[in-house]
Amino acid sequence: MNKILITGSSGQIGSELVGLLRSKYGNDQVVALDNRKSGDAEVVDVTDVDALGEVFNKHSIGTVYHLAGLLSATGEKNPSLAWNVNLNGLKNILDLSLAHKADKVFWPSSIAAFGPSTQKKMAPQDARTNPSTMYGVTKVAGELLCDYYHTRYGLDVRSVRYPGLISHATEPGGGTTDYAVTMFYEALQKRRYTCFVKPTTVLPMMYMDDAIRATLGIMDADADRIKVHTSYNLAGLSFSAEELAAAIGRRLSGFMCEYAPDFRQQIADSWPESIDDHQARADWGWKPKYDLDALVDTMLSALSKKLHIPLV
Ligand code: AKB
Repeated sequence: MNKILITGSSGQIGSELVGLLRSKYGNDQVVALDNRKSGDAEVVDVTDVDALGEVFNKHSIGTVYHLAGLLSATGEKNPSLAWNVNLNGLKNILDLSLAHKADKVFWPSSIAAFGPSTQKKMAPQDARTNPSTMYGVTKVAGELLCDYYHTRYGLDVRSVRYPGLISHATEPGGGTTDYAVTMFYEALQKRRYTCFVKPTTVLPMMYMDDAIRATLGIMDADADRIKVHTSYNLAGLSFSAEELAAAIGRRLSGFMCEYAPDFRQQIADSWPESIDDHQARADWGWKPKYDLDALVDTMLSALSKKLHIPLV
C-alpha cells in the first residue's frame, strides 16, 4: 500500500489526523511531516521541494493531506512568508503528487477566501471571493491552483473551506478565530479573558470532530461525487464572541470576559457570519453534529482534564 503523507502534522488538524489515520491504517502507513521536530515527524519545510521530494521517494507516498500553512493573523504579520509557505508549498505538493502519481490530495481552504464584499449571511458556494488578508489571497489562489491541476492534469485534489476550528489538543496557532480557543483556556486558568474581537462579532466556527469527519468524508467519497474542484463551503455553527462567553459563563462560575479589539477585528469583519454549505451536503453527504452547547461542554470537559483544573 502506498503511504499517506500528512504535512503540518503537529498543527491543529494534523495532530489529530495523524493519530486517527495511524489507528486506522497502522503507524508505518502514515508519514508525519512538519517544519518542527515533533515525535517521529520528518522535519522538512514544505517550501524545500528537494527535501520534500526525498520524503515522497523514501516512503512511496500515495495520498497527501497537505495541512502545513500560516493562518490569518500570523500571515498579516509576515505576508511574504505566508505567500511562500501557503502557495509555493502547495505547488510543491501538487507537482510532487503528480510526479509520484498520488491518487488523492487534500488541501484546506478557509472562510478567509471570502472578503468584505461577500454576502455576510449564508455566503453561497460561488460567492464573490475578494479577501483583504494575505492568508485569504493564498486561499483563493490555492483554490484556483487545485482546480487547475485537476482540469489540466487530472490530479484528484479535494478541498473544503474550513470555518474557525475549535479544539483542545493543540494551543491556538495564529488565527483570528483562535479568540474562541483562547477563551476556553483563559476561562479555566484565570476565570478572565480579554477578547481581541468585539462582543458582537459573529463568525462561522466548527468543533474539531466535525472538521475531521468532513475531511475524511470528502476524501472517502467516490471521485464522481466531487463536483467542486476549487473548494467546498463547509458550515458548522455561527456564534458571537459574547454568546460564547455567556455559554462558558453558565458552566464556569465567576468567568468574566472583557473586550479589547485589535488588528484582528478588521480581519474578522471581512469574513461572512455564516456559510451556505448545501453543495457539500448534496454532493458527498456532509452534515455537522456539534451545536454550541455540545461544543462548550466537550471543550470544557477535555481542557479541565488536560489542565488538571476542576470544573466548578
Ligand atoms: C484563521 O482564523 O486564520 C483560521 C481560518 C478561519 O482559516 N482559523
